Amino acid sequence: MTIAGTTTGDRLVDRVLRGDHAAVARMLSRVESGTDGVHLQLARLYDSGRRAHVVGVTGASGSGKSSLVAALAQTYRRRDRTVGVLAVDPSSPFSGGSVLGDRIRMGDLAGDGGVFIRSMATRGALGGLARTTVDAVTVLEAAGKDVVIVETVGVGQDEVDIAGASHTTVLVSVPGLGDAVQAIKAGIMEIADIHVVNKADREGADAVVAELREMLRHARYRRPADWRIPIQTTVAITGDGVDEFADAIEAHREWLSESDALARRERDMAASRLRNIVTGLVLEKLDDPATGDPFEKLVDRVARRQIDPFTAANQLLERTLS
Ligand SMILES: Nc1nc2c(ncn2[C@@H]2O[C@H](COP(=O)(O)OP(=O)(O)OP(=O)(O)O)[C@@H](O)[C@H]2O)c(=O)[nH]1
Ligand SMILES: [Mg+2]
Repeated sequence: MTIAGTTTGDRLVDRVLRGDHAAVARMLSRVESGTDGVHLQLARLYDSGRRAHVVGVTGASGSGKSSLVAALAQTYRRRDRTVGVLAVDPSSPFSGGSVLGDRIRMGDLAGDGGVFIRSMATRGALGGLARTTVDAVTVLEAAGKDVVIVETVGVGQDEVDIAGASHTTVLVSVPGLGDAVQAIKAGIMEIADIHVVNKADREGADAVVAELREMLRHARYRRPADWRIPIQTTVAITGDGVDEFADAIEAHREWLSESDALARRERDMAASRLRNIVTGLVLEKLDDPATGDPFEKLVDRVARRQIDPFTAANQLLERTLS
């Protein structure tokens, strides 16, 4: 069973490395469901050494992220870059994907072999949505995509983590949502490399720009060479401003690679990924019936106050590491 599974997996890996979209889709399903042996396959994909520029696009629900991502993907295609898109929608398993699908159809991207689009909804057990998303990025990189765009609603810690696992993090604001700064979790404000005010065709866009500018005025640029966070205005449904937005991403990519920021950022990304995998492995072991359920037994003892939770946790950790 395992051997057959591994052989199938190996063949799938080869096809992903050739950029076969059907294989990419199947590999992403394996990532989402945590299929046996998927770690080995991901390790091979990772070892291909292929790299994409990862762009995280986050912002309030309905701010036009999917529309913007579709327009951005088209811009990249015009610039001869291949694109992978992951729409991470933890709240609704289907609507995000179909909404993105509509945007893509509208944008004539359907049928273009240079673009792969997938929506991810499972909050998998082993390390959660952030883990699944980062693994999915590895699959798209290995398939040879130049740019991977990850769309996520910036509401929970998981989403902040996903946004943080990008080379370039974009925060989308819109007029009419009230205080833009309040509309979104503070953690995301702090990691935005580029601000986009979308729906600039609507009244109030200037006020949002002014508000963001005021906020950024207080941002601490430590050195003259530090990245200056730009504020772009776009109308995603017409494509207005999207070229300039793509230019800003490109400028950030260049800035990263010309400074030590790229190495620092990739180290941060590696650290959180490794931490996430270790957490997943520990949790997996705790749930493994073969270990004789020390977790459940200790839960009983903690509940009866026969042992304190700190000692119990240490005992579990020692057992899982041995
Ligand atoms: N007027 C105007 N409407 C826009 C613009 N961009 C997007 N929309 C509309 O805003 C609505 C939401 O757009 P989406 O792209 O689905 O927004 P989203 O942020 O991806 O939404 P969720 O994924 O549900 O959080 C749609 O009806 C779009 O047509 C814009 O620039 N101007
Ligand atoms: Mg969307």
